[in-house]
Amino acid sequence: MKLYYATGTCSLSPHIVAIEAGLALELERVDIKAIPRLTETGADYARINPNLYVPALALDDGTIVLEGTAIVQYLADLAPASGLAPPPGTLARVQLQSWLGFIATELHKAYSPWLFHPEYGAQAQDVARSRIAARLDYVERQLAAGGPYLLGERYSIADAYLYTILGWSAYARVDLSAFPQVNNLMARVGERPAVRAALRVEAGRQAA
Ligand SMILES: N[C@@H](CCC(=O)N[C@@H](CS)C(=O)NCC(=O)O)C(=O)O
Repeated sequence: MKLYYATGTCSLSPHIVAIEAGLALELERVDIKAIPRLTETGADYARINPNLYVPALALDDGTIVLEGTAIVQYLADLAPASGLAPPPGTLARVQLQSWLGFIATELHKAYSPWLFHPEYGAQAQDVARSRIAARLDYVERQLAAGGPYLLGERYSIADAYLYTILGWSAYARVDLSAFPQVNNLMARVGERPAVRAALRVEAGRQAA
């Protein structure tokens, strides 16, 4: 399997999950700032994901899986013993999918693209930050009621995704200081060997 990724982006989430699950994964970096969008081997990324964004997962038979929330579930299901996702068909799995949808639509797409493009203007950025703060308040209350992870005692792919998105906060000038449970989750996830390994590998490849 090969993950098309870009350093510092949401593709960190499936990278973490693949390492957590003990899966062999090839990496291919995509230059998401360039047009045409080329990969590090010179391939035209538009042929892999016509939407041009990362992540994309290429299976060994050539099938391409798109969308981060689908990719992380696919990876977790390849290694059910890892416990990274409750089994399909269970209510616990639906709760996980609820979190994945929330992170994708309420957080990920509030940070990106709005807080990464100053040209959108201060007003758009203020709206994005205040929406993010309201959503984080919800996450904080959920964690206080039944943390330390989004699914309770059990770490899951939703935590890896949340960690990835909230990791942009300093750069995006989103203040997390009012959310101690969220900070606790960030610290716990950030200490995981798989998370450190994914960050180290991506930084090393970036520098190379
Ligand atoms: N819906 C997509 C969104 C992915 C996404 O926003 N990727 C960003 C990086 S975090 C990207 O590649 N942006 C470059 C672009 O849109 O051209 C998913 O969740 O997989």
